[in-house]
Amino acid sequence: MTKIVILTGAGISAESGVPTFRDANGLWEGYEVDEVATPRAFHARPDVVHAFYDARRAALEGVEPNPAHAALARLERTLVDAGHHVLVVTQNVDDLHERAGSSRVLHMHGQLRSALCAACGERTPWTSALAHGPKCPVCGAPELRPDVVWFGEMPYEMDRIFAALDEADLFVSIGTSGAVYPAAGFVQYAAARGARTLELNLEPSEGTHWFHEARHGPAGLLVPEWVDQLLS
Ligand code: BJW
Repeated sequence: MTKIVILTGAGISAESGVPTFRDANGLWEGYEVDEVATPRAFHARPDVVHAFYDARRAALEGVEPNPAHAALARLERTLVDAGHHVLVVTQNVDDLHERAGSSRVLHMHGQLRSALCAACGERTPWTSALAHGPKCPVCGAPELRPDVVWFGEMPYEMDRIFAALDEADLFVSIGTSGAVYPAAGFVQYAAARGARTLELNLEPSEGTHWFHEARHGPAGLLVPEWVDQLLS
C-alpha cells in the first residue's frame, strides 16, 4: 500500500483565475499582508478585511477547477480504489479540489465558504457576504468572521496532517511559495520520516532545496503529467 500526501497552495488555482498571494498582481496587491490577514487587522479595520474576503468569496462563483485539480481527483479515485491512501492538504480557501471530485481534502487555512462565530466558535457554511454583520445561526451573536486562519492563529487539522506525514511514502508540494509555516516545514518533516519528496511549482520555491526532486512549470501541465506517470 502506498501513502501519498499532497500539499497544495495558491499556484494550483492560478490557472483557474484565482490570484495568488505573492506573485505580481497577487492578492496582496494594494493590501499589506497584515492589513487583512491577522486577527489584529480584523479588530482594527473589520470593514477592510470583510470587503477583501467578501469579494474573494463572491469571485468563487465565477471560477472552475483546472486540469491540475482534475488530475488530483483522478489520482485519488484510481489509487483509493486500489487500496492506497491519497490525502490532499490544501492551504487554499477555495473549494476547487472538492469541485473537481477530490474527497480526501484537509483545508488547513480554512474555507471562504464558511463563517466562524467569534462568540460561540461554531463554523457555519456561508456563501454570501459577512460585512453587514449577519447573526450567527447557532447563538444569534452578530460576530461572524471569515473562517480562515490568519497569521498567529493555529492552522486547522494539524494532528491529522502530521499523522499522515508520519506515514507518507511520498510527499508532493504543488503551487506554494514555501513562505508560510507550518506548511513550509512539511517537506523536511516528511523527508525525515522516510518519504520521498517532490515539488511541482512554476518556479523554485523558498524551500526547493529540501525536495528530492523539483519540476518547474505551470501546474495545469505538470500535475496531469505527473499523475499519468504515476498511474502508468
Ligand atoms: C504556480 C502557478 C501555476 C503561481 N502553476 N505554480 C518565522 C519563522 C517561521 C514561522 C514564523 C516566523 N514568524 C512567524 C511565523 C509563523 C507564521 C509564518 O509562517 N509567517 C511567515 C510570514 C514567516 N505562520 C503562522 O502564523 C501560522 N500559524 C502558526 O504558525 O501557528 C503556530 C504553529 C506552530 C507549529 C505548528 C503548528 C502551528 C498561520 C499561517 C496562516 C496563513 N494564512 C494565509 C491567509 C489564509 C486566508 C486567506 O486565504 O486569505 O494563508 S497567508 C497566505 O499564505 C495564505 C496561503 O495559504 C499562504 C501560503 O501562500 P501560498 O499558497 O504559498 O501562495 P503564494 O502566493 O505565496 O505562492 C504561490 C506559488 O505558486 C508561487 O511559488 C508561484 O510561483 C506558484 N505559481 N502560478 C504552478 N500556474
